[in-house]
Amino acid sequence: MSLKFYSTVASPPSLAVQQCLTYLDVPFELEDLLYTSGRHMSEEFAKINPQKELPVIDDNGFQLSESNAILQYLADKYPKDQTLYPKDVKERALVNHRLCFDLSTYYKHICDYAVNPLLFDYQKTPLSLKLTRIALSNFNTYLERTGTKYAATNNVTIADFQLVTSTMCLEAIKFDLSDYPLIQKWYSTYKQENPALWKIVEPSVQILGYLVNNPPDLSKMEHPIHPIRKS
Ligand SMILES: N[C@@H](CCC(=O)N[C@@H](CS)C(=O)NCC(=O)O)C(=O)O
Repeated sequence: MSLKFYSTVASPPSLAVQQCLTYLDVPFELEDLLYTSGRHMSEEFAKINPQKELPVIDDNGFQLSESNAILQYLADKYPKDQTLYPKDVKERALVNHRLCFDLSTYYKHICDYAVNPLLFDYQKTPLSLKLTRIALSNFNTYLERTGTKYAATNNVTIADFQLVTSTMCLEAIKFDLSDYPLIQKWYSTYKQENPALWKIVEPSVQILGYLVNNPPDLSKMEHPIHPIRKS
């Protein structure tokens, strides 16, 4: 039985996992839960993930959510090389640091600033912009400190999968990254050197970009957390 991958369109953490599965050549069966259908909020899906979030994998009965945990599991369970999730303690620590940074700070602030206002009744605020800029500045500094081609080492690691999909959200809303030259360089290097992986992410630039002027009609959705825009 192949691995089951529960995902949804243009979801950055889902795209990170899909890149990882592709990189590792792990066959998977995609279960695409259309976000607007609200299926991920059903009690049936809560049996798979009580947090009612995507992505989730089911690897022969082993169910796992939280995209960072999934990336770490896949890289350990289906290793393809020594570089994607290095065994060297310090290199691995840097990869883990970038994953934590993405979850707690980089994607968090980008999501609040760039993604949530596309979907829900939130405004972009001066504070969410400030926090996004601080996160960008931090990431630019990390790239400067390591002097590496990729986010943690000179090779693609699982951390790049997350940081690329987070940065993609800013590209979708045409955010100017010129104040962060090392991020610009890293992001364009990733696209150029990993076309098969970038191909997974690229359509979401258009999908999220389309939502800037065409907000989705979620008026029938009863969301437990987010305020729904009245259509
Ligand atoms: N920390 C989680 C975040 C997952 C997450 O927030 N996924 C979104 C889609 S991008 C979701 O399913 N949200 C549920 C909702 O909005 O109802 C991870 O990295 O997997």
